Amino acid sequence: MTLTLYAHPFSAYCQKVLIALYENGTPFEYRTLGDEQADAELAALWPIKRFPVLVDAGRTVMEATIIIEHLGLHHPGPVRLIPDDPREALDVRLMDRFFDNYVATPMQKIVFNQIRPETDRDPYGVKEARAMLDRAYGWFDERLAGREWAAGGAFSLADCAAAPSLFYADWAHPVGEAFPHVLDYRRRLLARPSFARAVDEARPYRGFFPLGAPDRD
Ligand SMILES: N[C@@H](CCC(=O)N[C@@H](CS)C(=O)NCC(=O)O)C(=O)O
Repeated sequence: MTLTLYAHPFSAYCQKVLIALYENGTPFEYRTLGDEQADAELAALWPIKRFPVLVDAGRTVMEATIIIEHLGLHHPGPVRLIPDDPREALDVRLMDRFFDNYVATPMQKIVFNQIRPETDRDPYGVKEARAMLDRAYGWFDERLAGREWAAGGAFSLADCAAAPSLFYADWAHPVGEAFPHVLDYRRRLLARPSFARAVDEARPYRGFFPLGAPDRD
């Protein structure tokens, strides 16, 4: 086995990569973070200390999107997460950026604010993050009409990004009935076996959710 993934099951960006691995049944060694030795290895590989990080035959690959691109190039499977057609691939990459920048980032802002000491909290930043999520839900709801997956007909990198970011964003700032296409899409993602597996593996850690996990997926 050449692939080692440094990850934690409860992390949204790790789930993004796990979905890609599970979609193609790609074998890998799971180095679960939170363990002192695994954390030290991660810090040595990537001083930025963000995860996931993949090591492929001695080569370190950082950033969830780049890891998924790397898997598609070096370990392709039956499910092509980035279309061969470069124009279609552009739309997939746009939606991937959309979920990282405008869903996952404001979601993390709200969640991480809660972990800070009360005196260091940033209510204005949280207000801005909630407003961004409302704008993102609204734009995506319109774009989704008539689409099964985020970038159109086929499950892709964009859906790997969407699944965990929307999952936790809905916990931090509920999507609500005003955005029915987004709610339906979130349900479709939860029914996808690769994401259902990632969600199941993360269940034991729900107590970690700083805002308090709701009693639902
Ligand atoms: N841009 C990175 C973001 C990764 C990221 O934010 N990971 C979170 C876990 S979901 C993390 O490393 N958190 C640790 C920290 O913030 O110290 C990517 O796309 O992989």
